[in-house]
Amino acid sequence: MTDPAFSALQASDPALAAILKREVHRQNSTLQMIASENFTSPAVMAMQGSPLTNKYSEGYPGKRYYGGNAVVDEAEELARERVKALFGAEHANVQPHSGANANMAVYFALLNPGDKVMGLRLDQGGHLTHGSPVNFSGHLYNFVAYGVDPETERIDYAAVRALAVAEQPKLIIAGATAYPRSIDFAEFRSIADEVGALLMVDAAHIAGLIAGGAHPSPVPYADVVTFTTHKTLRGPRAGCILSRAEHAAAIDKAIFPGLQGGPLMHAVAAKAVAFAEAQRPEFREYAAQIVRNARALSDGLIAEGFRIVSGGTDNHMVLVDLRPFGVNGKVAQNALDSAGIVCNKNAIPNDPEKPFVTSGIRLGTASVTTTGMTESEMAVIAAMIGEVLRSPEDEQVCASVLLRVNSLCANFVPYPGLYD
Ligand code: DSN
Repeated sequence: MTDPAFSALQASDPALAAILKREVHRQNSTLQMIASENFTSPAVMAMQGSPLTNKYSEGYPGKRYYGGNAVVDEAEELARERVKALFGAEHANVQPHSGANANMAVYFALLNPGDKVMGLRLDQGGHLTHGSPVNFSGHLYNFVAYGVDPETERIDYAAVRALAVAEQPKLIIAGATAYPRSIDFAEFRSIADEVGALLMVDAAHIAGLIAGGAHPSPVPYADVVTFTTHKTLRGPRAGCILSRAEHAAAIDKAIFPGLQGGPLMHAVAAKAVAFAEAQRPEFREYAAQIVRNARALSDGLIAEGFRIVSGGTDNHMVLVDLRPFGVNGKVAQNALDSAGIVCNKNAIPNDPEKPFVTSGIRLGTASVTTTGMTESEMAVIAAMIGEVLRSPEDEQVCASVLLRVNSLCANFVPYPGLYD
């Protein structure tokens, strides 16, 4: 049966309805391997696309600036209570529109402009909001970057400690967007304590793994934990902040009225739906399978002759050094795209190429695991990636792989029948 909301869209705006349909077909029929993406559930999408979008709710539950908020107050309360229970946190702010906003609010709450902060270098796996000179964070604060060890390509905690002792930062950030190994949060806490710094963990990529018990939790160690809800956590596109009780008032004030206006109540309520899904026992199995799939993908790619940054993975992500294949990240991303394997070019540590070219690709297993794929499919995918990247300019090879990708995906459809 056709969704009445989609029928209304088709009647009112056929051009956009056609785009929506084509995008769902793309997601259903090709491999989504961007490490920061996932397929959120129909329940989350029902809430995200609901009339809660109509409500203005500046403030917090029980303390709003406008009337008519009694009902949505219940949604925000549920979101806060569920996420606190999920991660064992003392305080939660569920209003950040995004991960970047969550990080910005933490800086506004805990720092003054010009304060010194330590974060992982962007070109070694960090994030724009961890002090990149082209981002507000690099403009407003005095960031000092740590990197990964050139040999092991893992965080060298002794080097981080030495840098912290020398630089005496006010805040240390742990967390990454392109780091395939577990992060030792206890070690970061010990470094922060030694220099009297606050510790913030940006857990955007690994939030779902933490919720599902497949990665150690930063919550017992960090003053503040930020994350996005749409990556491994499989919720709506949005952000969230957890903190110790002592920082609660400053963080809430930084989000509103400091940084954002009205919260997106449809997204806040959709976060509540996702947090409940992540509390279920099957989510633990899902998180564990994401990691097993990433290991299987890494093993398969090593067998194909690729070099894997740090030699493997502990999480949902594989960072591939393409240089043994004589192909750069930009060419690889385009070739794989035309073969239906969607991923992103990514800098590898000490990459000789420019950021828009790179020597690597980053692959993630959260989306394919949501569709039900397991280790045997990862081996097939690794072999197809090898086939494409041995002949990235050969359109026939890409077309042949695309057909096989389409038939593989036909057995693992994230949104069967949606908008048919
Ligand atoms: N764009 C996200 C990622 O791909 O990791 C980070 O913000």
